[in-house]
Amino acid sequence: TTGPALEPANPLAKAPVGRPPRTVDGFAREFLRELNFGEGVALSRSSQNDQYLALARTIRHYLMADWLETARRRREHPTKMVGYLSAEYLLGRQMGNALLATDLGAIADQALRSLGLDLRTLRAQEVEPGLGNGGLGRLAACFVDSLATMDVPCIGYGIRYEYGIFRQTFEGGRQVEVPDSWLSLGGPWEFPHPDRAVTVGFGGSTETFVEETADGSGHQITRSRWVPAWNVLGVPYHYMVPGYQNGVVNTLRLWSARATQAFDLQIFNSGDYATAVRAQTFAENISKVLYPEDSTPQGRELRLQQQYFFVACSLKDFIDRTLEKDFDLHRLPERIIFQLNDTHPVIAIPEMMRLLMDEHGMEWDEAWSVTQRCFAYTCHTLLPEALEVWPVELVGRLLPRHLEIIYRINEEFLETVRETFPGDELRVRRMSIIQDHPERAVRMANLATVAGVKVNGVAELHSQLLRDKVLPDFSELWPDKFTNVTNGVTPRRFIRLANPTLSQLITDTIGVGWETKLERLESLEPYAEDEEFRERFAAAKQANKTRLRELLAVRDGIELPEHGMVDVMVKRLHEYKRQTLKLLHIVSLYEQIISGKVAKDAIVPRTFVFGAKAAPGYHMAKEIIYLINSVAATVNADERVKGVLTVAFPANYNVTLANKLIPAADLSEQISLAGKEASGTGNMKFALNGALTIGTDDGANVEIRKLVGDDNFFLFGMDEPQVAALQAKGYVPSAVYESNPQLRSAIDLIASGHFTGGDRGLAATVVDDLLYNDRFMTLADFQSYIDVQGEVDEAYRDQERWTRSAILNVARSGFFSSDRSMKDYLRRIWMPTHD
Ligand code: Z16
Repeated sequence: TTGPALEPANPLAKAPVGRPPRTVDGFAREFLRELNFGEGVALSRSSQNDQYLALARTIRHYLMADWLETARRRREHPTKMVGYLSAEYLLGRQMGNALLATDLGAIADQALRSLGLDLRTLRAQEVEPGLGNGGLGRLAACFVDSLATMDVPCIGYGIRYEYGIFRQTFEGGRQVEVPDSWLSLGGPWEFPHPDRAVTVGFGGSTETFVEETADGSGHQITRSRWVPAWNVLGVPYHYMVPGYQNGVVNTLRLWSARATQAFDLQIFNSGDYATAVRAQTFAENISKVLYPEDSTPQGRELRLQQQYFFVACSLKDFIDRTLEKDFDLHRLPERIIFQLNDTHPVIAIPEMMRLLMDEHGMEWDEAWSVTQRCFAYTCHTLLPEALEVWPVELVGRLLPRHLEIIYRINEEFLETVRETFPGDELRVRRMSIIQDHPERAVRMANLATVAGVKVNGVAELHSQLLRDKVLPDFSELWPDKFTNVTNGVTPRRFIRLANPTLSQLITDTIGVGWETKLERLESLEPYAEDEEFRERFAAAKQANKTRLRELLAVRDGIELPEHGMVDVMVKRLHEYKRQTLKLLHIVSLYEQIISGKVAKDAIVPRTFVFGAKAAPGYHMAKEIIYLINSVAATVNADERVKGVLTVAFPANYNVTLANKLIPAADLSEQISLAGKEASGTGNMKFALNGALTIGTDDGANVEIRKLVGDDNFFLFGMDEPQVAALQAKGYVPSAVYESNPQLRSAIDLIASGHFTGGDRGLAATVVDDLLYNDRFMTLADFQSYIDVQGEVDEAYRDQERWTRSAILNVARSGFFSSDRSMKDYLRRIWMPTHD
């Protein structure tokens, strides 16, 4: 039950208590109250962590009335909501964003100062919630930020991993993973609600029974029901998702797994205490740790458990708790659209069918009609190995009822295919939700495509390739189901918070309010010709470089030179992203200088910055990390290139580091093989912060280039049709190596052991792969990349020209606000009949 049991006499009971005062004194008082009564310590005895926790709770107070009010408003005027289903949310630090959303930065700063404390120091205490791997998780975080800012009703559903993405350290240049115990010093941004836990079943079997139909006709139907073998509790943890200074606070609901009462009873009854306790740990393992694979999921049983766990909790939560009592579930699509963030939550589709039929008495056709209108699917990849398939054996063992439902969905679907394409059994096999080879397995992307209202890709090119290459049979059958929504990033976090100096310059120039209307950046365009503006713009960039130098000196003990181009490649380590191409460029420059082929002063001084985590089981990626570190150590120690080439690879690239790194960049490296990067979102953040891009014709690079113009973008490499043609003709990387002396010198230097302490073996894995496999055609694009890097140097020598281009990148990238992405989702997918 909710609410007071008796009729309250006190009028205060009618509404949430008021807001704390927005004054320096009021804030200081609120902070001390939290420190004393919340943390239970006096200011004089408090640790920095006590102070951080008290400060977080203080800021929370200022959002609380808005949160309760937003929830009340949504309850009283229920409209269609977005249920964003995502296994990952890469939120980044919360404090800065909460201060920005409430506009309390200046007040908090002064209040703390008055107490002898420093806001920046306390902010640095926060361990970011790294509940995601990379692009997909960060995108989810940007989307919920935009929806709150646009006052769109949304619940973000996900998993409260106890350990997020691992912390990366380097030992002898090799990646070593350390568990990310982000909660160990307290989680001041979350609100646990153990009393609102829901129960989720696993395993067991199904049984059939006969029942009379509800229409009183006396007809009998056979139904099935699931008898799970074991249950797990899902405890919701709520996080505030504040809109930007608009009084709206949405909710992120993350589920944490607990053992049920039944487990506790077993402890008493079994006598085998240790086994029973182990069973409890077993249940709680479900939300223990984020799987650290980006783009190439490992088909582990626990991962399927995680997926089912969080979607089952979420659907139940929405139907039983969020919808008003006795809402007619036939009208469910009027009230919710669940957006499936990749295939990870796709098991929600049979779960919805099961709920509607087995728990709410609907018959198949009704349930299917409702389900088909409640889901939409976003695909984020083009790599075949990234499309999840779950072995039939595993699904049947863990979720037997769901497997039955999937089979029936497939049967009816394949009947449609056979009607539309009679006699085309090859097509039937390609489109089947169940694959036969190499093992019988459920193709989650096919299931999502069959069930969803819409299927979208994440950039124009990606959506086109999705239609033409990944799901061509489906787009032939249902052309209107396919659409595109190009990704975006939140300008609140990635411009305002990350780049205060540029933000101030923008506000001084075009006025306030651009943070929520990012297309207004276009009015900066004429200022590209304004010398004074260019000077301030360049000064802002320089200040951000200085800030980065200072940070890396303290954080990583890395010494960066004061001047020169800052050339940045930050993203997960993956062969298709081609960090090795960047490495070949660096090695080639180095080789040309030390061999005397090129004079040291003939090239523009550059600092190359890498940031990349490798999935712990991805051997090649880890070898590449080792090689980057080896090259960095050798190059940085070589007097012959001092001041000209510097390589920095700070460990543990994350959202917090991104916020300092991206604003300092001159050049953004987006060099994936064309047709492999679905979108990229880092590319957008760099352009918005005034970096120029060197990039292939891939993902959202295509749209960036179209908007900023060819003069302000460095394009190189094959396009996707050329890649396909080379693939078809037969690609021989060693032939490229043989025929290109510059490439040969670079690779030979690596292979000689020059960077690996004379040990040729230590570089062999990477070198051999480049020469004899090179799946992502690094060598084929080498010469083009080197040539265009030459043009980059030339452009950078003319600083006025460079700054003009950088300004135009900012002015023309407003399209990449995630607010725009959300408008596109609303119009194309969530509320298509709205206007
Ligand atoms: C992921 O981060 C992405 C795709 C995927 O299948 C799985 C994960 Cl964990 C990335 C894409 O690689 C990237 O191109 C895209 O920008 C991002 O998702 C957001 O759409």
